[in-house]
Amino acid sequence: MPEAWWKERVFYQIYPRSFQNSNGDGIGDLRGIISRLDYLKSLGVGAVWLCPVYDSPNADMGYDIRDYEKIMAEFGTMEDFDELLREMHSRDIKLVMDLVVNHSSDEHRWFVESRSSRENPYRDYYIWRDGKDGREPNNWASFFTPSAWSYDEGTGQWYLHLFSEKQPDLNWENPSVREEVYSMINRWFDRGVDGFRMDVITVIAKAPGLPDGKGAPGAGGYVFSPEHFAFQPKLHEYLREMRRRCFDGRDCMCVGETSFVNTENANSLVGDGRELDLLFQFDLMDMDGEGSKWNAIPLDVPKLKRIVAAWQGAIDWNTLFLGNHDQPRVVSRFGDTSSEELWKRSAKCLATLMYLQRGTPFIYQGEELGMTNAPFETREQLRDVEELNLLALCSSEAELEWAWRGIKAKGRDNARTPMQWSAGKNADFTTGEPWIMLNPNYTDINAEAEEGDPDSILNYYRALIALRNSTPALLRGDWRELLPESGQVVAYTRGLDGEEYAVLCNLSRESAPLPCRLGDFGEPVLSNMPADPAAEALRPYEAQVLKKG
Ligand code: TEU
Repeated sequence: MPEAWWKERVFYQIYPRSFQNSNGDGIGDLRGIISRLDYLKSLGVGAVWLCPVYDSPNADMGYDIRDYEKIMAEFGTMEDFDELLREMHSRDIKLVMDLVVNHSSDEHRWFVESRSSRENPYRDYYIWRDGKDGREPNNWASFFTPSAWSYDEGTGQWYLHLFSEKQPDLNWENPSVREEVYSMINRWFDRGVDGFRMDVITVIAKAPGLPDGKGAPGAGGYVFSPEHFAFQPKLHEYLREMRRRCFDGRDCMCVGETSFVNTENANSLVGDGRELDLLFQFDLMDMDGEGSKWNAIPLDVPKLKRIVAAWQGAIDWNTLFLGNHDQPRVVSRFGDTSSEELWKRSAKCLATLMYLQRGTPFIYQGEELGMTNAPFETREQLRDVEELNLLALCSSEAELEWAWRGIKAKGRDNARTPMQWSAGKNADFTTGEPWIMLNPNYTDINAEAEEGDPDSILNYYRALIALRNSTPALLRGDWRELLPESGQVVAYTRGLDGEEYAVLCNLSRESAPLPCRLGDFGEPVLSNMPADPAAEALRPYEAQVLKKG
């Protein structure tokens, strides 16, 4: 019995600014995506998560929306969007839009009105407060700036922004705000989109009274205080209302970027289908940062295994991802790029251990090519507000060195360099000047070269996706951990109606012992290197999928 389409299909995340440019202006656009839909179809993906394409001043690359119902000029027109949707649907590819409704751009007409006077009808669309003794209303830090408040001289009050000062938080306590959001969502649904990825949806409700945080002060003495703006009581009220007003009765899906979710509170969001269908948790994405994402530490395989097992046990259906537009390139982060052989093998190993788990896979553009972190060296090469603000806060050489180490390892621009389509000019991304530098390794790592290589990462992703799409046990089966005691091998079985598959992945650069011969796990159906049934160990980064006889 087929499950909901968003369980059966593999998703592909497109960061439109860097996917494919069609008009030579160096910025990816909708017509560029249209020209690459057959490539997506050839991968075997059945749905796309499209990062924001709405009108925006791009203070945060589209996550600062100026008009929710207008296409960003650099990306094209609404007619281009309608054609993209038609072309996707004609290939049986669903389209899920990225929606940012925790905040808007400060250039959105609502905020322009809101800041114009304290009496303006839009004033309470945002969160305005009087200062305290000339200071901010509370001590909250933001994700991107020391304080989460900015002072508006015009009306003599402060406004809240959990992200940059150009991303004022919407006031979800105001029913007019909720009505505006719901009617906008419904108009996009009526246009034919198939669902939404909800940006930082777990922070839309704030604690009554906006109390000071009690944690350790950070830059400027401000305190990052998610205990007062994440998973607040009214969050579930708003999500249930959104479900009733927008999603009920439609064959659609809603996946939340659920910052601060954990295995204890996850089912409060996805357990009864009355709020979100899927959630993105970040335990894996946060595991290699000691105290802060910028303090990169090496991969801890036992910790990764504990996280995988915890989430497979915590909720019935997970999202499965190795990266996104906010994360560094996974093969640089958790794989091994010290040689071509290990680069290839480790990229395939990571994909195998992730995408055959129980849940919906979300592949991030370029991951299927094994794209790596880029060699950023200067501030001028960077584009991301989070990185640039980090550098701006540094007041010593030592701090700058620390920040650059963090940016090179974990900066978001690593995932935002242009797709590498060929070894040709600008990797065939654009005929113009790219908006951000290409990774110079595009001459070696590119789709065209990998199309022709049967052993390429690209062709392995195709085989992996095809295996998942055609195997009920891998689509809908249960998940059980294997070899929990191994410190190197991520292993599990998937079983359904008597069929069972074993997935064994040695996520280390050393040989990993097995408790029995490889052949005892079954017949190999997918491998990143030739299987030896008599082997009693997995070679470095060896991945094997075996069907039990
Ligand atoms: O990200 C939310 C978020 O918390 C990110 O800031 C992430 O934690 C951080 O970048 C990791 O270092 C969403 C979007 O995915 C991100 O691109 C936006 O910048 C952010 O919200 C604000 O809209």
